[in-house]
Amino acid sequence: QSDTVLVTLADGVLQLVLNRPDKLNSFNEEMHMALRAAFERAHSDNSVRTVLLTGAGRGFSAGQDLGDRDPRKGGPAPDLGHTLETFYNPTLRLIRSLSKPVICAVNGVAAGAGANIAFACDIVFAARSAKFIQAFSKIGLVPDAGGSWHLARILGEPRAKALALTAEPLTAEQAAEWGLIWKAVDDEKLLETAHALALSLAKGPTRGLGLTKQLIQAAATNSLDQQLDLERDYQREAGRTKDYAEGVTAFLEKRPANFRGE
Ligand code: T3D
Repeated sequence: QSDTVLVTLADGVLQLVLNRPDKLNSFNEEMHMALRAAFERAHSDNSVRTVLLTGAGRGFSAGQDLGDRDPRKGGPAPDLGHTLETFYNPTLRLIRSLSKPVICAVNGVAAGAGANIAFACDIVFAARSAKFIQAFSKIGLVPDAGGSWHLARILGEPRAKALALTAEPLTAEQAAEWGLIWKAVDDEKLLETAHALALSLAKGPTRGLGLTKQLIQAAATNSLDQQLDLERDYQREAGRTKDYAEGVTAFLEKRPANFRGE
């Protein structure tokens, strides 16, 4: 197992810590593969009921490791379409398709693909000192890791274009005000706040939560009619889970529910 991503599982929470602090947790191939493997595990391991993603050190992630893209080393220009298809896109798809909540605790600067991986998570907390930077335009690239999609969809064209074209840092507070993240929290409270929510969701009705995530994501491209049909289908599925039966029973018996993720 690679130490570029520290993985621990406790009480249903799979905690993933990006761990190349000397390089502000920028992505080399090893870290890509480790993060992808961790999300693959989150898909297949039933004991994982929530994922919590954060970074070691003073940054969350500075995106691609540019040391691995040094043109001065010679050789042909890299095929960045290939690196997106091989490394970033599969991880993005794994995060979005995971039928379990993914919480992100942005502990410091999140730049380039680092910012956009955070925006792909389901509930994002950021330390008040953290900044989000669409750094791509500074080096002649375009937003990736789903950033062009998330920014345009959440912010609309004027703000999305300005952020992407200027690479102006966005504060955590502003990101929260604009709806890009859930909350900005005091630096020293970040991890405990994110972890408390992760723990509480991990004790929740996992299948219902997963369906809820998928339902809300589907709304981005569905018509109201399609969405009503999907609500019907997912509610049917949720209504057949043991956790639903437990939730209703616990309510009627005036006691806390004991969900098992089934
Ligand atoms: O290539 C492909 O596959 C295509 C995909 C691309 C996806 C992308 O993410 S492209 C965008 C890549 N990222 C960037 O352009 C951001 C580069 N970093 C920065 O602009 C700044 O480091 C930050 C604004 C993020 C933070 O600034 P600051 O002043 O807080 O820290 P620093 O001093 O710049 O960085 C600290 C160390 O981390 C430093 O190393 P040193 O000098 O102490 O040995 C710095 O070189 C290193 N570092 C930071 N970002 C990267 C990095 N090393 C390699 N790659 C990085 N992206």
